[in-house]
Amino acid sequence: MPTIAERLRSLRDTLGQRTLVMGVLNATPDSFYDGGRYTTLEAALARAEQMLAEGADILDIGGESTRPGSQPVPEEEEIRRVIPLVEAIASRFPEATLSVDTTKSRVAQLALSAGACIVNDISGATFDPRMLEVVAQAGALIVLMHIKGTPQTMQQNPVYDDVVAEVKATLYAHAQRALQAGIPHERIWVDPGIGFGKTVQHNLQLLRGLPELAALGFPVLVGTSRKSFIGHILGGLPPEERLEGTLATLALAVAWGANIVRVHDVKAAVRTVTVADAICRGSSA
Ligand code: HH2
Repeated sequence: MPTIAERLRSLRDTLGQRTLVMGVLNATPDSFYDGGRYTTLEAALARAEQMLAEGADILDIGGESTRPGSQPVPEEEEIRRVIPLVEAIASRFPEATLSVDTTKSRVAQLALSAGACIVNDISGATFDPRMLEVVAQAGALIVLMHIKGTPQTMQQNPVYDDVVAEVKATLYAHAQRALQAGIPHERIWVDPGIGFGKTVQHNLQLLRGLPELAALGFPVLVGTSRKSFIGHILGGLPPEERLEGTLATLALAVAWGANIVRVHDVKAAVRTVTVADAICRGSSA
């Protein structure tokens, strides 16, 4: 099995060539789109296998929904949902690159020992004071996402003077903290946190502002997959009807500087970003 350092080196090489696709795997009963589908080990393993066959570069495994208004999951319950799954996927698919979607350092630590090499923290490592230390010690990579408030409060009338400038400044501050904690530059990715304390207009401004966020110098991850702003633009479509809208956001995100996209629909996303890369980077076969 490759070491964390080897896996991250190969991710970095790929990042220089094309957009990476991160497939979402939520072992939760209540996630806004895939909640309840992968709560058994068998179902989750089958889904992991499918996403890998469809070309996912990374699988992002989560045990706590962070949709607006969601309640926090106790640590022991999150560990029970996530760790056996990371272990099982790592042993069945040793070449797979695994990420854990958590804000809790203990969950992150156990997942990194069980075979993950990325910690995807929607709080930008602000909810748990030990998170950066755990990631630094493991030699892992951290995704630092912007959120305004908490999942419980974030959609209660979010206000910004200049959303792009404020998100950029916060991500810069998060990255500085990570560097000070001993995480090297090449192991830090940033994410504007689409839908996390943002109105529809804020989300659109942030997507248009991706070139400014990319100017921070860290790879940019974007997660728009089936989110509510897409349903809103399309006249109130539910999550099941938001695939085409999602693909539009992916193509434009690639054009505007996204390096990694986090999606539920891996096959469609891989096709979309491959064509977008060919246009934007001249990378067609
Ligand atoms: N979005 C979700 C969860 N984690 N992580 C990053 N880095 N960026 C995102 O945009 C992001 C994320 C929400 O999507 P999902 O996991 O499908 O839903 P839920 O939070 O309900 O589990």
